[in-house]
Amino acid sequence: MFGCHSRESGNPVFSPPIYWGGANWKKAIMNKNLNRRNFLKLAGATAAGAVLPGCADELLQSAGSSANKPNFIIIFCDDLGYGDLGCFGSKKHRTPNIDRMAAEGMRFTSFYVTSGVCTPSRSSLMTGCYPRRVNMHQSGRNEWVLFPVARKGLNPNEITIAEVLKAQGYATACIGKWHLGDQPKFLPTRQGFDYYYGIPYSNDMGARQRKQNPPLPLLRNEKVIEAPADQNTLTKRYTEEVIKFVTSNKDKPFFVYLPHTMPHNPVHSSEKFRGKSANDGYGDCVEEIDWSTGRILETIKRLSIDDRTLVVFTSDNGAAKRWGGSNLPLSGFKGSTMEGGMREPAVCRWPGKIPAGKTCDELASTLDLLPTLAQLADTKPPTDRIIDGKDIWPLMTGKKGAKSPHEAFYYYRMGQLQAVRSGKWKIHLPFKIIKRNQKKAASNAPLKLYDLEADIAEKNNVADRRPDVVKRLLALAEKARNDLGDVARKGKNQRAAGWVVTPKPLLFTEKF
Ligand SMILES: [Ca+2]
Repeated sequence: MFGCHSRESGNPVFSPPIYWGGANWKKAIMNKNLNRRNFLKLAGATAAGAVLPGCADELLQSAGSSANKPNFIIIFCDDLGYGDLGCFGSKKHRTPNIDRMAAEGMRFTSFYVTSGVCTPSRSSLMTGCYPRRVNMHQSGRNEWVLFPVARKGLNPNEITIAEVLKAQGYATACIGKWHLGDQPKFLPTRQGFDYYYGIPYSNDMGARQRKQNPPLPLLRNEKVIEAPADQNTLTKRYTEEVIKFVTSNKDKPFFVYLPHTMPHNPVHSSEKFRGKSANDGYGDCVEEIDWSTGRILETIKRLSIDDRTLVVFTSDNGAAKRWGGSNLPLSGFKGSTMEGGMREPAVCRWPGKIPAGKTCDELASTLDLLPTLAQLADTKPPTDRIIDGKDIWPLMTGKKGAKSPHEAFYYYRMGQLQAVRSGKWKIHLPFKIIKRNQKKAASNAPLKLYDLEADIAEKNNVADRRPDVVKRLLALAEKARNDLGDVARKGKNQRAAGWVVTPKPLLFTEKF
């Protein structure tokens, strides 16, 4: 199933008339001083007689009191694998703080990201949509992520999770790696975040790796404050920034998005952690992230906002093949549509609301965070466009009998639909393997069907035994192709990415 307003469900998709202007409308909901009368005036001036988009109307109605709204912190690692935390079976890494967080909250064991790599995965967390929906499944040059000085970025007309919450009176911060566009109009500060501190893309995209790249920039809001960024202290400095932001916003609802730079290669950690783990630099990073998580949880306890703060910990994609991470017991690595590429360790904690020490194996996704957080903030996800995510609060709270709201989950690699999961079944679709940058097609991949409940490592192909399931999953795949597209086939319900004609590098230009 797709968003509840998909064509399949019989509701026509609301397309704002051109003269209405998505950007104006978006600007309008972001304007703190906007009242209903001004909003209607704007509507009248731009589109006489036009029906207000449901979303804007509802946002305005509910944007009143921000008191008693919960706080949200999303901790999003970069390339951390399914088997890299103690509470997910790691014997190598010491992660006592995250393990305690799991003991005090809920582990999700079938929690997915929508891509095996950074940019597309992040576009889904921000928008609640599959990457192909928002056209962020590959770069403007058919690469699997955005590279520095990219012409493409997440369309400013998309409504991010930060914008949904900001309209509800939230203070919002993005602290860490963004990777949804490095041009000013694509930065977090233009996508609903009051404050940004971090690097705009991956830590292996500096001048050291490729001489035409600018030195890896560290930004505060929209200014480069350091280049190349000192990566050894990034995790520590991100943590300090989060604590500062949380402390100064403790009396209002806040949303903190902490996309760590680590443990993405090249791995760096501060002196206190360097050389201390049993798994080289990779383990040092994981243990420093654990320390960071502990510091953040300690802070919300100290500020007495522990019982009104939801903290989510997960990763943007699986561990890469060669840098020391583990996706066990899953097969496959970062970049692939095997479980190891896209199923992530996930922990949710909110004392008093989320039961302690529980595990949920129902299928959920980063797609679901926007709708879930919107509901918790007394609002709704945008209703003027398709949103793929669903409210998973019944799963988070361990409601008896609660089931995954997804009939199907789609595994895309770049623009190609490669697998579909429905319930316990996962089908790997037959296709010609498309190599990176889609330049070459290699040998055929055969159709395979796995029962993930009995065979989490995707070892026993049971396609021959269950033709009924194969048929059902192939029909779901066709539904996705029609809606979202597949390789060169366009989907009916895709939206455009953002674009700039002449991108400029983010350079350090002045001393502070
Ligand atoms: Ca990543």
